Amino acid sequence: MRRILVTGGAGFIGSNFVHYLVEHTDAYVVVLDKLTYAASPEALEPLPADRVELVEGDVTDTGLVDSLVGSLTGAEDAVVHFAAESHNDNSLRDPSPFIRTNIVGTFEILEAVRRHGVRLHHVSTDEVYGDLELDDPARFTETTPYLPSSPYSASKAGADHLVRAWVRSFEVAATISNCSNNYGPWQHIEKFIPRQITNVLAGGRPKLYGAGENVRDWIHAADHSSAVWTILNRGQIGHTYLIGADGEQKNLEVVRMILSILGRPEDDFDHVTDRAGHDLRYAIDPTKLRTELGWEPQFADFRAGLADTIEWYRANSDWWRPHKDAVESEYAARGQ
Ligand code: NAD
Ligand code: TDX
Repeated sequence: MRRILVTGGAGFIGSNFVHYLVEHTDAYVVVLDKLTYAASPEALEPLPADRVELVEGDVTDTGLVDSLVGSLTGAEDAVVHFAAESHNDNSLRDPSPFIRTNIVGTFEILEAVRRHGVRLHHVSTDEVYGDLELDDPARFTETTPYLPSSPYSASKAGADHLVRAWVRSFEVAATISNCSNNYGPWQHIEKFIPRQITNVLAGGRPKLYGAGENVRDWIHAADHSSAVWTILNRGQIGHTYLIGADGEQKNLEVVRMILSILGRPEDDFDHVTDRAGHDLRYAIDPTKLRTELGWEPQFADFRAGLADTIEWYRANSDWWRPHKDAVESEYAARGQ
């Protein structure tokens, strides 16, 4: 049986990917996750124990990572590396866990796959490319120069550079993907879309940073999962693939859409203090992934995917409600 080690597999996108593996493949999945505040081990609970195993531990733990990677002995076995500190606002408050997990953690994964000769797919973000002007006709491609803005994106850029160097210097068999903004079930309520949905469901108002002119390129987490699986199996070693679903939206429009789907007036939100160094626009050109590997997203209609996601948060309030007040009081303390 093919074994896949998924780091960060109890987080938002990692858990979605584990569900994807159980539903679409016959692989055995080992999840390595530190179970930080951002983890949702509940997301893995419905999955069969003969398919998925959860190991609680840190990607910076050399011995643990070595033993888990060393147990991948089949020719098709692989590591898919999602584990990261992932929230820009947190990286502005305290960058240190971002440097440790995102850079040192990736270094430990690279050294282990090098020692044991194991295939690696490294999951990264479009934020490594910095931002675009609103009217720039260009989108990010695989050759766009790196220009990260925040401690989070700089730590992901650092990790990407390590992967590229380990491929070139040590012939590690790795691919990299840089994906745009994800939405869908199990995303932590500190993030933009779930924060606004749960604000409205809890009787409050959405909180928009600045004027809300910033643009993000939205993709459903299920489409990110199918893209990662495609790259793992059909991608060329040493190559980078950008993942995106042509989903550009202004933040202001996303807030209005959430309010309208929930039957509230579209101006029923607050403008709050902007994020320091706030990137203006991200946009992905996914031509390489689509033409070379034949990948296509399933969630083409953003408003429909958003409506499904709103329904999911309504049905799963037991999961997010216990944390809502604490998340909001941290934001309120920063004027956000
Ligand atoms: P998340 O914060 O929801 O989940 C991260 C997971 O990693 C959590 O389960 C956490 O417990 C685990 N983790 C953190 N530190 C760890 C450590 N030291 N050792 C082991 N596990 C640790 O993040 P996410 O949004 O699911 O993002 C997953 C990956 O995808 C990240 O690498 C992120 O950079 C990348 N990415 C995210 C997006 C997005 O829109 N969310 C877009 C592009 C790329
Ligand atoms: O309350 C809010 N109000 C608001 O206007 C929050 C939390 C965010 N925003 C804005 C900031 C961004 O322009 O919404 C946009 C999206 O914010 P986030 O959800 O924090 O995402 P972003 O900073 O774009 O980064 C995300 O996409 C790339 C993920 O968190 C990263 O992990 C991923 O790499």
